[in-house]
Amino acid sequence: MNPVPVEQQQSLVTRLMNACGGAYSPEVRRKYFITGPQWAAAYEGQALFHAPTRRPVGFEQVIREYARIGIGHWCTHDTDVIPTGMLGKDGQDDIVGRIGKALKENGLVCSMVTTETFHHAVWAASPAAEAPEVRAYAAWRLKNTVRIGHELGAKFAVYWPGSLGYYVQGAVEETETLKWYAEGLNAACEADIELAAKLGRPTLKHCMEAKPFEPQAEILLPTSDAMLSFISSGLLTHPEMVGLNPEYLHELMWGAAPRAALARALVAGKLWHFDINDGYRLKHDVDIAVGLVNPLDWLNVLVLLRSHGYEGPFNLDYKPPRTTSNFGVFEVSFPTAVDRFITLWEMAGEAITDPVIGEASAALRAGGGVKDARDVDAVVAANRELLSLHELIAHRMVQILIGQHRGRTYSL
Ligand code: 3MF
Ligand code: MG
Ligand code: MG
Repeated sequence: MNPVPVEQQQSLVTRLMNACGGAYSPEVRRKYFITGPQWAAAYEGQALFHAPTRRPVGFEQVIREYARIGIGHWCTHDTDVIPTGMLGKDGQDDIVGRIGKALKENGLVCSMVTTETFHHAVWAASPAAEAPEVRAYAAWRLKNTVRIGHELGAKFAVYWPGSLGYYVQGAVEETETLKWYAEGLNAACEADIELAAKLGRPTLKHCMEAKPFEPQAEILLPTSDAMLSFISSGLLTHPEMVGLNPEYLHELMWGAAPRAALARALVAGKLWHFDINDGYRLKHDVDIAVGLVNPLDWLNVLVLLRSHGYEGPFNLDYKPPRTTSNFGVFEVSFPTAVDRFITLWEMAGEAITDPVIGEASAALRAGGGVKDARDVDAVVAANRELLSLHELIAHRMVQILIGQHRGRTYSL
């Protein structure tokens, strides 16, 4: 092939995207509760060892592009859109007004707001640092975000504690720090109750998000399970207002089965919001788009959520790769992530109604029919052949994933 001049590269990308096929229309995409973060689309490719590879994009462009793709909901950190120094000042109202206008013009809804408690130097010793003024500032920031949320009509507030942890042990007393962190959340919930009553709106759903590694060496609330125990620890004044925003990769990173972590949140009644992405076990937070690494695991996750009637947001919290251009972010990265999610979600529906899986699951639950459960040999013997169905069901899930259940085979 001859070299492709740069001015022909975008049309090549578009042509090959069309050749891929399998795209859903924006109308279909909008039927799903898929949310697009400001920070994901505006990510410029920078990281610890990386310089940016893309140009900045503002919220007006992100909202416009999400609308074009068919991503119906938008979410943001406070400082994604408002410079730190402007928070709480007149400039904030002006920006929030412009965001509201852009959302309305493009038919988008603000689903969630979140406070950045990890980037700015003020969080160096965490949002629950020893110095009372840092904690007072943190509480003020969380309350300000709640206000922005109500102004934009959001239903959710998310809390990733970021730097709540340390590099070296000894200086930080963990129980005290957790108590202080709870005080910040309590302030946010109390401000929310007051504001919601004043505005005649429901209170927000406050969702905690855990990450096991980064940006500290040791993290005080590293997993969704740790957060469940924190929510019911007695430190929160309104535990009923606080639930979880698990992130698929954050659970996978520490070695969990994300589906099992989600199941624990479900049985606790706390699975309210879900960050969707992909990546690898025991690695850093690579934030790859949903389904590009573990599509079979993702299919299984969605079977669990569909069969339990999960109706919360699916938040595209990933990072378009550094190799993807500004053009590619909206031409390739977001539409393909959304379409893989929809396909996996619909496949999960197929798995739930699949007659083979249905009969196999029912047979496993029926058991072998032993009357005397004290007779261990009889119990083992009665189930021996049934248990092969575990592997059969796993095979069937792969068949559904690759379309083999519809008769796709290869002849040699
Ligand atoms: C970090 C994250 C965060 C959170 C966000 C919402 C930048 O790994 O996942 O995204 O999702 O701060 O609170
Ligand atoms: Mg996240
Ligand atoms: Mg993440």
